[in-house]
Amino acid sequence: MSMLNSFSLQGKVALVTGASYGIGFAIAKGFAMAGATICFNDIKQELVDKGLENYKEEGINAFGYVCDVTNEDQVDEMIAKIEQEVGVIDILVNNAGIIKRIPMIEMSADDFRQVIDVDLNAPFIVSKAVIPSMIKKGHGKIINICSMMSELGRETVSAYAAAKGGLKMLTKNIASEYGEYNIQCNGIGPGYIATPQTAPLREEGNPFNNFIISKTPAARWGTTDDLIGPAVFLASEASDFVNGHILYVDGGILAYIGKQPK
Ligand code: NAP
Ligand code: GCO
Repeated sequence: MSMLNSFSLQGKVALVTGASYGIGFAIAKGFAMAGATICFNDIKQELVDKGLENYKEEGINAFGYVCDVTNEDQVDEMIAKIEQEVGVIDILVNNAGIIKRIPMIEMSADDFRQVIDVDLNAPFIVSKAVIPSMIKKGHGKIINICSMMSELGRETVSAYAAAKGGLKMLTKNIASEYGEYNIQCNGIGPGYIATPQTAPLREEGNPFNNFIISKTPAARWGTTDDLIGPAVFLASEASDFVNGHILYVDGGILAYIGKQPK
């Protein structure tokens, strides 16, 4: 047997949330390349349709569902449908997420709650919905998409940092609570990745663009494809004894003290 077989996802069913485009789409594309059947959801029909087109262009026959991951009834309905139409979910990626960049003292409690709802409560809701079948099946992989902000703060992202810090701890807790059922729950903490979510930070003339490049030893923004290898590893048998870990895929940001002044 080739060593590479332990990275294969042949025969596995994967659900990636919010994966019509961006990081979720790239991860799902990587899973399909490794042999998995892809299910994804998004919050609106137009996005699911666009997603289905994107997968088709890559030669992937994906199953798309309209579902708001903050709504427990919609999530339960989607999981039941997937089990019926595709099969029991072996791999869940909690990817759907939002950010609101607002100085904390100007942020309404409603805006704060909305970010926590999508970025923290929803991974709880979706994980809760898939774990019972994973227990019955005897294995499962859950990957939570965390962030640099699971470790660091910065101006304007209080709700996002609170949610992603919480998601890191939810990851460790799922690993602790369900590891005995052969369920591994790990996180990926992407660094600064070029997607629509970070488009405002990369706009021409925005000093944040150079700030990030200078903070990153790799001296560039990440691409969505940079996340494929780490995600396939955490979804595959190759990582069966890795549990409760956050794998930062950040070009070295967290290792670096920053450029020394000349
Ligand atoms: P993105 O481009 O904004 O994509 C996120 C997707 O989630 C969108 O399709 C979005 O739909 C969907 N979504 C939002 N709320 C939802 C809900 N309630 N139910 C279902 N789907 C929902 O984001 P991304 O940059 O690819 O980020 C993906 C994940 O990685 C997020 O969790 C983000 O926080 C995290 N992350 C991103 C970076 C980065 O640098 N880009 C770095 C670290 C972590 P809409 O288009 O309608 O909003
Ligand atoms: C921001 C960014 C970040 C990234 C990412 C970093 O405004 O600082 O949007 O939060 O999206 O999560 O890992």
